[in-house]
Amino acid sequence: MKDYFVGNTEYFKGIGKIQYEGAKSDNPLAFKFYNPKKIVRGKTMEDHLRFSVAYWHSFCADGTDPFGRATQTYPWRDSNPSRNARNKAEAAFEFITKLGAPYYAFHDADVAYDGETAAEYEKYYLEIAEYLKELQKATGVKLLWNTSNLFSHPRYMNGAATNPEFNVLTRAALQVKTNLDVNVTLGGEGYTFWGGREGYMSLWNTDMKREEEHLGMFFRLARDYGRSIGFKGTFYIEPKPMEPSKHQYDFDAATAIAFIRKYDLQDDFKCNIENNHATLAGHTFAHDLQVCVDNGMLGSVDANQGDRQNGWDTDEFPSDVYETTEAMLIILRNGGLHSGGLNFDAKRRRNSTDLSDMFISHIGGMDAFALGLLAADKILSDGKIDAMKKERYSSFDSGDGANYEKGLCTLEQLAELGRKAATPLISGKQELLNNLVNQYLFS
Ligand code: XUL
Ligand code: CO
Repeated sequence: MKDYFVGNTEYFKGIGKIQYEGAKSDNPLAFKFYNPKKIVRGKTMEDHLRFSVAYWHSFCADGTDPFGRATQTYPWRDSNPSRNARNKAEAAFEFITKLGAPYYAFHDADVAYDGETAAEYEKYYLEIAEYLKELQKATGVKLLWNTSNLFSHPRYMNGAATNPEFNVLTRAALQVKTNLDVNVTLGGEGYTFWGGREGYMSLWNTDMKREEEHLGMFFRLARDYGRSIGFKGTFYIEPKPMEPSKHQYDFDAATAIAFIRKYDLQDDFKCNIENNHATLAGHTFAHDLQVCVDNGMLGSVDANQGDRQNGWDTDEFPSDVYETTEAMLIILRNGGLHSGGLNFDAKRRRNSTDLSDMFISHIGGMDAFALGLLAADKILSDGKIDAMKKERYSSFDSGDGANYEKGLCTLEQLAELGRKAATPLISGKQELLNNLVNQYLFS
């Protein structure tokens, strides 16, 4: 490998390996807070945060939106599909290596020409997968997860595994099988299902029960095939309530977890939680993360943030340190991300058109999560917030309260106690807790 670039062309000229320079640095191309080798709670920041670069936003999305044409010009583009895929892969590995992210994630259609026929799909995908394997070996970058794009091609306009037409479902199965084969070749640590079209646009034409059963069956078959070829990673369901469908079956964490249990997938499946999907569902990022942790179902995280005014998935790079602090607190309480990671499912704004903006956006996201980790560590080490939360439930720690939790009380016994009980007004101390969080963040 020549100085952080692979192949013959250096695409990000003038940008070297991104270094940690500390909070006082005025170099936009340096980390201010993410210091990969710094030890926090006995582990390096790098091992806590497990950052991953999303191929689709960083090397494919060109700024096209419903109102305007592309704004991003990618120097690696080539009209020959095989050369295009190789150039893009070389640019991607140069970028990821210079950035210093240990992982990447992709859809099949991001790395390879999708093709029109099934034969073309398999040919181009398997061809580039061999090259990705070489590039992983040369750089040490690892695959966090891959996934099948079962939403862009017109054939999926009525769904993939939930399509009312069986033939379309089989075409989706070909993609999932091929993706699992590629995953095992590349040593992937996870495999994601995001069901953008697994839902409905109108109940007048939709048999919801039948579609959900088809989806459950499809996941089971994917699980069985994956395990049969030696896939040892975790399958992730990525909840999202809507967009592009009016209603998607994996609405939020609670819905996805109920689905996982209903179809007996809990030993192999967990959730991949995305901030902006949780907010679209009317929750917060912290809420969906907490629902997963409470159910032993936190798999991985798509790290981004939404816009408070916009009711759609804006996929912005994370910068809100209150949100990253809450997220890292929940992740630390979960004992870490395990085989998951923080995957930047985030895109530069359409008018951030310099190649350096690709680095600046990721650097900002990594710094925001590093700050979140440091703040969460302070909060846990100090212990005041946890102690206040524990105290709030202390009436269940002994006596009748403890018996209630153990299932030792009848409703009549509780009613008898209730007849004599004093029911004090005990402050929830919300403002005090908000004030404490600001002290942890800014003192
Ligand atoms: C779409 C989204 C996807 C998934 C992978 O909102 O988040 O990019 O992460 O298909
Ligand atoms: Co996502």
